[in-house]
Amino acid sequence: MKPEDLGYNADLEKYRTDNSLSAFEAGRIIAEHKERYIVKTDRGEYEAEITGNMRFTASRREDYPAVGDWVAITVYDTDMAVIHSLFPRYSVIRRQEAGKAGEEQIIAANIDYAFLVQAAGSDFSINRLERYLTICYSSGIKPIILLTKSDLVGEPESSLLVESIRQRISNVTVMAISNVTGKGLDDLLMMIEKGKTYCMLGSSGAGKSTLINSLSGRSVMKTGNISLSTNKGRHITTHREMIFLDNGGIVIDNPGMKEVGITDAAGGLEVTFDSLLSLAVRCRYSNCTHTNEDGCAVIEAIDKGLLSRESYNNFLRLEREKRHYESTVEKRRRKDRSFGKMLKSYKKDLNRKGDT
Ligand SMILES: Nc1nc2c(ncn2[C@@H]2O[C@H](COP(=O)(O)OP(=O)(O)O)[C@@H](O)[C@H]2O)c(=O)[nH]1
Ligand SMILES: [Mg+2]
Ligand SMILES: [Zn+2]
Repeated sequence: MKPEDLGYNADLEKYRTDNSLSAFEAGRIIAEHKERYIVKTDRGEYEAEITGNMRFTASRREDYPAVGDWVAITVYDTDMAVIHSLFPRYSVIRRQEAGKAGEEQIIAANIDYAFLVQAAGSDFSINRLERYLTICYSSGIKPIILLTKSDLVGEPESSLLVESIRQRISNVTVMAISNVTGKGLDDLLMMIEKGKTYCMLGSSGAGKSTLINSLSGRSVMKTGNISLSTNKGRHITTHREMIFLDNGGIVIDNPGMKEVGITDAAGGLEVTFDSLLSLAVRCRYSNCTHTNEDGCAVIEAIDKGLLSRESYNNFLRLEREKRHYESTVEKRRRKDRSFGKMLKSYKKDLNRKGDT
């Protein structure tokens, strides 16, 4: 496999030479399990850990490798490697973990496209699609919506569901597919670009892993288990999370996520709800919150039936969630700062005592 087949590009190579990393090999993280990684290079696959120094300087989740990351490694033995550093990421998909205020999880790094996978039937929720869209737009990742299990509802229901998505969500490709009948799979394969990385996002049971098997023509997600023996004599098993398709596309699977909290720092909501917010310039008050103000153009459009009330309610919900997230992050920072100050003055006191 050539490095480009793994997604390697000129920017990464420039970074490697600019930062004197030529002594290292560049590899991509294709699986992760509790700080142990499988790294793939053009020469092979290696079981790897980060260096002690990297662990020592790491302070946040961001500082550790995630699936999709490019890393500088040195290989030892035949299939072991040490990870020295992370290459800069050109995109990161994050989510906020439920119940852990302000703590972010990295779903995957260096992603070009996300497949938003939703099954026809009880999994179907345009509100949740808007949530995933917000995550994509705030991460600089292009979304593609896939309605899976279309065989379960048949026609015309499947086309009607696609139509209902298109009515609320514009500028995004929406396709109905089925792993059972094969509907839409050829079109989907045609769309996938060589050397680009795609990440599956969606609820558990939506059909993501089955879809990867369908696209690859093999049951990679079921039989792809690899056993890792650790230095400590323990054995852990991890599965491949990154799959290389024959047509050159790179696909990352994802265990289903029960809750995907948004951590929108980069205006993903504004893009997702663009048609709603573009009306806001006509609101009477420039600081209109579009909730109860007189002369609110957004509320007027909803009352006239020009805008989906459901989409509007979803916007308010996500907007509240975003503000809540930001305030918990801010609170935590303040707490960290005051703790830092306390430590400092404590050390000062110690020094003073030492002086006398
Ligand atoms: N009827 C139907 N069932 C499907 C389809 N795709 C997947 N399934 C089934 O849905 C279940 C969950 O699929 P899986 O790929 O494991 O979902 P994941 O959790 O998103 O990875 C499995 O029992 C699959 O056989 C489909 O297109 N049609
Ligand atoms: Mg799965
Ligand atoms: Zn308004």
